[in-house]
Amino acid sequence: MRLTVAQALVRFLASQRSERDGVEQRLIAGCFGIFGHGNVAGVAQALLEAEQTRSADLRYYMTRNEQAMVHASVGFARMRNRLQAFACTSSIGPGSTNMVTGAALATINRIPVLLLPSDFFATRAASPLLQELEDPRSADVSVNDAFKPVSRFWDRINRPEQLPAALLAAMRVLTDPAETGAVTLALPQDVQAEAHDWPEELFRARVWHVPRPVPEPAALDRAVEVLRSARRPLIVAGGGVIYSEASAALLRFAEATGIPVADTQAGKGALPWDHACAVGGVGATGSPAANALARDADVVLGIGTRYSDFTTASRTVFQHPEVRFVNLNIAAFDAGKHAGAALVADARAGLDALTGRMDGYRADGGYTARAQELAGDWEQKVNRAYHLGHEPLPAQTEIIGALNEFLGERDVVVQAAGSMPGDLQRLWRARDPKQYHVEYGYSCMGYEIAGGLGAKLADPEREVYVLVGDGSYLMMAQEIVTSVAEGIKLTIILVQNHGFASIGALSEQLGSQRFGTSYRYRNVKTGLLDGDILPVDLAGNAASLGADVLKTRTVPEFLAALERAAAADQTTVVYVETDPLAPAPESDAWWDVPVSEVSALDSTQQARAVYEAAKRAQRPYL
Ligand SMILES: Cc1ncc(C[n+]2csc(CCOP(=O)(O)OP(=O)(O)O)c2C)c(N)n1
Ligand SMILES: [Mg+2]
Repeated sequence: MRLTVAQALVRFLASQRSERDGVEQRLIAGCFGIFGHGNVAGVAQALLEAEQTRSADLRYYMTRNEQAMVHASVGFARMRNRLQAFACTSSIGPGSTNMVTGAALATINRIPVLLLPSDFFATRAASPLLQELEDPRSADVSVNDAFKPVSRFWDRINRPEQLPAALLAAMRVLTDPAETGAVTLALPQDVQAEAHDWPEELFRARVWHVPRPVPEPAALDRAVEVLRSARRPLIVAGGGVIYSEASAALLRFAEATGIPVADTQAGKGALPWDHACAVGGVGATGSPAANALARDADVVLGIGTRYSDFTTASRTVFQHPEVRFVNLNIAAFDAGKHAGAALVADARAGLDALTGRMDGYRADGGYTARAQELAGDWEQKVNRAYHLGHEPLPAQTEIIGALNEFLGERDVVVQAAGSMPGDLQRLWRARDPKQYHVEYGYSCMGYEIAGGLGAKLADPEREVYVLVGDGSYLMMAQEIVTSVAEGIKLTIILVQNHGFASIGALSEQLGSQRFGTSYRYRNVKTGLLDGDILPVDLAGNAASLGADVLKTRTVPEFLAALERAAAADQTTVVYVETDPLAPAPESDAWWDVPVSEVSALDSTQQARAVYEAAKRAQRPYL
């Protein structure tokens, strides 16, 4: 079949399928993009021709920023439990490098996305091109080499003959739950337009089986031995539980053994918040209840977790002198962390295998009673934080509480950066495994609206509520336009506190006096950015992008606005002002952010002393 490289690519992507548990779906659900000279006559032409001749079915969605389209792809694939992904086409140069941050986010969160950055001519016929890097040391380097460290598979298609093998490798990595992340195929702009004779079988429907590997018997024996010896065990449920749809298996295991279950940012909702075994978030943004249990745990069963510094409170949250880890993970890399007994397997298959082997084991009754008591005490504190009555502006915890109580079981909340991930992991009461969508692998300001767009596209039946701080909004709000153009309804809650509540509080705690963390005029007297509040109208900005906007200043106004937004068909921004200095419950856990060892500032010296004391609790877990 004689087609261009781009036409062959589109035809191939449209016919790929994925399958798990006997359920099949298309693998590449669509293509986000922004066209420039690098792809307008190549990939764009192929997408147009596919649409007009109906030769391939791959819907194109125009976005407004290339980083944002990768975020949207991640939001989509995360909602679909990594069984489906999006392709992203960009022009060469800045269009491509704009996607590098998105690639890092996808890879770190282990979420599949296919990136198709355009590249300079393979023939180099017209070099140097507009936007070409021109590395004096090497003629085959381009800006797309910047994708290499943030991609799980990378190739540049310099000859049409290279395409089939590259495509097969790309699909394998996208559908391998242990290896998945960003996959980058750089497409030189001349090669995109070049014709070639392709074998017909390249375009036949191909099914990629997403495996559920079972644990190796000897590894299972070792894991069971450690678990059975546990007197104060704790489960840390990570994102892998949710991607594997292992909630029911986790529930059976927890109920059979009585082991308390803490969750990570990616794992929240693995168990419903009010289950008798659930003890809330663990780690630096976790709840004091889970952290108290973590402190004394002698065996930690981590399931589908990367053990980030937030989850382990920078290796201080587990303080038992002989704490041992059992790590059930699909990726051997993660299963081996903290010198744990590695159980390399799919979360669901691994949990089922463990449940079958834990017959007769029950966590100590006094211990489980203490876990329930701690969790119960914490829920009282959450209730108070939800209904603080803070004045004149509400506290952020009240906005989160009002939203939590308003949301239906299947509604989704999306967030990524600022002070909200911490408040959310502590306070959010998740009732469904897909309800809590906080991107905290990369915690990338700007993910919120774009990621929410992808999440809504993935599951249009669910209402999607995006929580976005004013700082993140200013970085990346433009996908509101895409949501309006495509009729992809979002409710966006824009939390205005005039700067970085999160980094402001961190700065103060670390002796840096909130330097440069609020949005203020430069003060001509002090020379610092501590003048008056800026006359920025973010509500007006959102309205100018085509959203309906509801401005609120109190909790009752906020709730009334949520009612209206829920009833609306179009994207609505609920703008709410909050007090960045309002109190919020703490996690009782530490985060390692080094403070200057020498300083002329008292504030820094004091913070350094506190830092050194806290650092002593840090452990290697060997
Ligand atoms: C792209 C990016 N740049 C910088 C940071 C570091 N950072 C984390 S939170 C934050 C401030 C967020 O401000 P805002 O969205 O207003 O949330 P708030 O802290 O006020 O809740 C910054 C700068 C980041 N996470 N992502
Ligand atoms: Mg802010």
